[in-house]
Amino acid sequence: MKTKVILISTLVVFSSFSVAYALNSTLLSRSDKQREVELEQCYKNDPENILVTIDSNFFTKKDSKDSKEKKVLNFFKKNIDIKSVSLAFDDEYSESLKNTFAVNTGEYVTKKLEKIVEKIQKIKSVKMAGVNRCFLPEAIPNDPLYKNQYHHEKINSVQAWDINTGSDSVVIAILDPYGVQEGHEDLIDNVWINEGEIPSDGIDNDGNGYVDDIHGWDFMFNDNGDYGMLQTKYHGTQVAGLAAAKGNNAIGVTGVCQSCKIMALTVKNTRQMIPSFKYAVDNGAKIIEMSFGAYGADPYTNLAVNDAYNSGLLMIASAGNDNTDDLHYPSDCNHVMSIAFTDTDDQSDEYTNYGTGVDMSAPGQYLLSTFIDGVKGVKYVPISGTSAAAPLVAGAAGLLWSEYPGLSSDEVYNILKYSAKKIDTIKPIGTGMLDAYAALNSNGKVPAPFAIIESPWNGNTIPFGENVDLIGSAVGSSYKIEYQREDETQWHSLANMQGQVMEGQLTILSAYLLNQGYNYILRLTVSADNNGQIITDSHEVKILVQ
Ligand SMILES: [Ca+2]
Ligand SMILES: [Ca+2]
Ligand SMILES: [Ca+2]
Ligand SMILES: [Ca+2]
Repeated sequence: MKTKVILISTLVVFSSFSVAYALNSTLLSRSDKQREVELEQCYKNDPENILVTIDSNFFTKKDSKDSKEKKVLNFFKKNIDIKSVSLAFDDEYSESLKNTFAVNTGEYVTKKLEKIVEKIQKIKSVKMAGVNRCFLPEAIPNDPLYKNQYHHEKINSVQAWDINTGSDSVVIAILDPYGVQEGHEDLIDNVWINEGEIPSDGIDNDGNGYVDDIHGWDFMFNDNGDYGMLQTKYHGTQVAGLAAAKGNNAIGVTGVCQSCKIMALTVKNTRQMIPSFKYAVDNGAKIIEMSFGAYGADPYTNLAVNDAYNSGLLMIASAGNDNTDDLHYPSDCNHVMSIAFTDTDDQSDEYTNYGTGVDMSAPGQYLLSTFIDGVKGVKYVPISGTSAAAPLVAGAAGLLWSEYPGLSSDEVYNILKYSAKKIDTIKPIGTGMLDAYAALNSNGKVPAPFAIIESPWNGNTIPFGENVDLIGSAVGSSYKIEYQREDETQWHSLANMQGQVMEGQLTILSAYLLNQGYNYILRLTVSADNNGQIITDSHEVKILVQ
């Protein structure tokens, strides 16, 4: 169901002192055409842009890497015009990714790539196939006038820091298409250091498969990241700073987590992301933060996410800035927290993605953060978009794990999600806005009761005569749902349920209960036992039956 969105234009006035910064970029939320142009360029840069997993029976034990690649090339050439084939991952890498090949079809347009994948999936001996999705960063650069980290006030960082400012034992892997400037003056003290590695000796001292990987790895250039072009690292540097720029050091800004460690991993597409997840797992990261995305099914991303989830990591991703509820990866993968962004008025921003795939939101308009140092002469520049919102949640996850190291990733996910501040937004963007203090003040328990109906959303129209799924969360021991015709006073019972629902179907609203042409209010009330006392939380949405 699509929500009708009324755009609100907002005049922003910052009250604190001003320092003018100019960001030399004209990129706004992308038009479809811009997106296709950017993607086409990206696919050209790494033309092996389809991944195919072949059944093991297709090969013999004697087959070497070379002969496998040759066999696959010849096999496909019968059906599809293919330029080259290479083994995408080492065979030892993972059982499910064994015999996965990266294929260059000479095609760079997303829709055409998807068509080729469909064709490949139908071929016998093909276990799995997908586009090697190119990721685009999800920031909306702007021309800000004021230095301001006003978001800390909105998410109650200061109160949260009274409980914990962050531990250097919590490592946040920042995955970014452009990478992080590790040497930035306000990041350097929080950059993760691989203790087992001796820098610059050309030897893989810790034997993890990566030579001189001191701070992480650049999976695009396949080096330790020291050689990537600094000019391109603005996006990851800003994202990293929002999560974990060093706090209380009398320099620059502070991340939500003041002392968490930043592991910098550069990934441009699905194929690069898969080993980067494994790197994060093997080298002790707790959180994977991803401020980028792509549209369209992506079975390989799902696999990588599942592996990292099974290893206990929490993944947090930007929901996208295209004002859509279309499927978006990695944010819509199961087990990934999808983060929308709010503007300075706590309203769902006109650009932010929305819908039941979104878990929660965080501020994302003009957030001041670290910026590539020494390129444009400025070290701190604001950033906007879901790219800015997601690292705030990652920083808060870092604080939470600093205070309660025994929590599972599911617990951290749910504590953040259900301690959010409910906000009255035009578009549905999850449970509410990040509240770092409420999360830290949870005693490490998922806050209850918590009630929210996410679909239908406030202001939605539902078709007369059709059953409607009520989707949302009822966190507690029991819940009830009632409805009322707006011009009447009586509430009618729709459902009384024991137990709880997290992000799922609350009940079905029967088509025959509601009259056509009327507004109705739906009310969800959740009860929970709080030290022997029953407390409730409720949420209402108004819908029109048409
Ligand atoms: Ca190494
Ligand atoms: Ca070394
Ligand atoms: Ca600082
Ligand atoms: Ca999710």
